[in-house]
This record gives sequence, structure tokens and C-alpha cells, in this order.
Amino acid sequence: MTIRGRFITLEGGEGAGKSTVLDALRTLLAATGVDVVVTREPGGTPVGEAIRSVLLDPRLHGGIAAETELLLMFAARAQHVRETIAPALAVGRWVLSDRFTDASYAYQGGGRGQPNQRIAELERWAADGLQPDLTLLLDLPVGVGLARARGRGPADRIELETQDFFERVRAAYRARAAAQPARFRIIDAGQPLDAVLDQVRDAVAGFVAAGGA
Ligand code: T5A
Repeated sequence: MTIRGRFITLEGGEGAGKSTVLDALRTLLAATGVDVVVTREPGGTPVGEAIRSVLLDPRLHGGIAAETELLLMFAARAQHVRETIAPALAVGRWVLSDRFTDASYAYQGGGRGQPNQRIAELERWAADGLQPDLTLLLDLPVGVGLARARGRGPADRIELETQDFFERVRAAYRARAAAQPARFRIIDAGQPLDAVLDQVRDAVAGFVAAGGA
């Protein structure tokens, strides 16, 4: 019998360092002999990546209704769960995803004001109720993250939002982490990269040592 793989997600505001941490985590898990699939949201499948290019297109700034944005996030996620994540977990592989449904609660819920109940309903049927086993929340002051993200290249559609928007996103993430302490580990992502990576390694090593449960 194959043991179900484990599902780990990375979350955080803009420029939190998720991509940087993801590479280190992939190496760490591979070194422990874990067969890991690395993926991202929105995206992770051909149709999901096509939806991502619409969602992040800065030319559409102000031109996508909050409801449309929420549905597009879940359209991409429905495909991602069925085509990429669930099949990998079913054969015992571990999945490491740069964002998942918590991002919808934070951005579309906290940021755009979409009701949590509506997001929960979409989570149940579009995402099949799938929950990560472990979520690393890379938390840092909004201004620090935006400066990092903006230093890296042109802003995408969502990065064009206001500081207030991102403060609401951060608050929503922190509220979810506080409500689900068994699943979340909060990483202080405002520290130098080495210190951030140390916290991430400790969190994942603890999770693996506990049997990845
Ligand atoms: N979204 C997504 C929703 O609204 N709803 C949803 O349901 C989902 C799934 C996706 C966008 O879509 C939104 C959220 C996003 O706005 P994305 O590419 O996943 O886009 O998200 P971003 O946050 O935009 O990703 P970024 O690539 O900007 O940020 P990362 O990956 O968190 O940061 P990273 O690693 O690229 O680092 C940014 C810069 O900072 C440096 C790096 O070298 C890099 O230059 N850096 C550090 N510098 C100093 N100290 C550290 N500790 C550093 N760590 C990284």
C-alpha cells in the first residue's frame, strides 16, 4: 500500500522570499530522500499558467471585478488539485506549493473583502476540500516586502495595489495562522536570508521528525 505524500505550502505577502525559500526547501527535502514535486499558484498546470497570465497582467489593473478574480483563482486551483497535487500525493510524493487556498482567504478575503463563507464554499467543491499538512507563513512588514518585490522588476497587476490592501492581506494571513496553529508555522521573513532559512529548516525538520503528520 502506498502512503499518501505530504502537502506543504508557502504563503506570505509580496516579496516575502517564497521563491528563494522554495529552492532551499526543495534541496533539504531531496536530501532526506523525499520525492518532491514543486509547484505554484496561480499556475501549476498549463491552463493554470494561462489563467495566471491574465490575473497578473498589469494592463488589466482596475479591470477585473473582485468576484472574477476569486473565481479565476479557484478555476486555476481546481485544475491544479486534480491534475498536479492529488495525483502526486496519491502515489506518495510530497508536494511543495508556492501559495494555495490561504492566499485566497488573505488576498480575495482580507484584501478585496470577499466573504470567507464564499471562499470556504469554493474551497469545498473546487479545491475538493484539500488542506495542506504544513504551511509556512513568511511574515514581514508590508513596506519591506514591497520594496523587495519592486526592486526585482516591473510590478504585476496585484503588486499595483495600495499599502492598505497589503496590510489587510497580512492581517488576514496572521489571523488564519493564529486560528490554525497546528498547521501553520510563522517565519520572521524580515530577517537576513540566512536567518530566514534557519527558521524554515527547523520548522520542516520538526515536521519530518514528527512523522510529517
Ligand atoms: N494571489 C495568489 C491571490 O491574490 N490569490 C490567490 O489565491 C493566489 C494563489 C501571485 C500573486 O497572486 C496573488 C498573490 C500574488 O500577488 P506570486 O508570484 O506568487 O504572485 O507572488 P509574489 O508575492 O508576487 O511573489 P514574489 O515572487 O514577488 O515574492 P516572493 O517569491 O515571496 O519573493 P522572492 O523570493 O522572489 O524574493 C523577492 C526579492 O527579495 C529578495 C530576493 O532575492 C528577491 O530579490 N529576498 C531577500 N532580501 C533580503 N532578505 C531576505 N530575507 C530576502 N528574501 C528574499
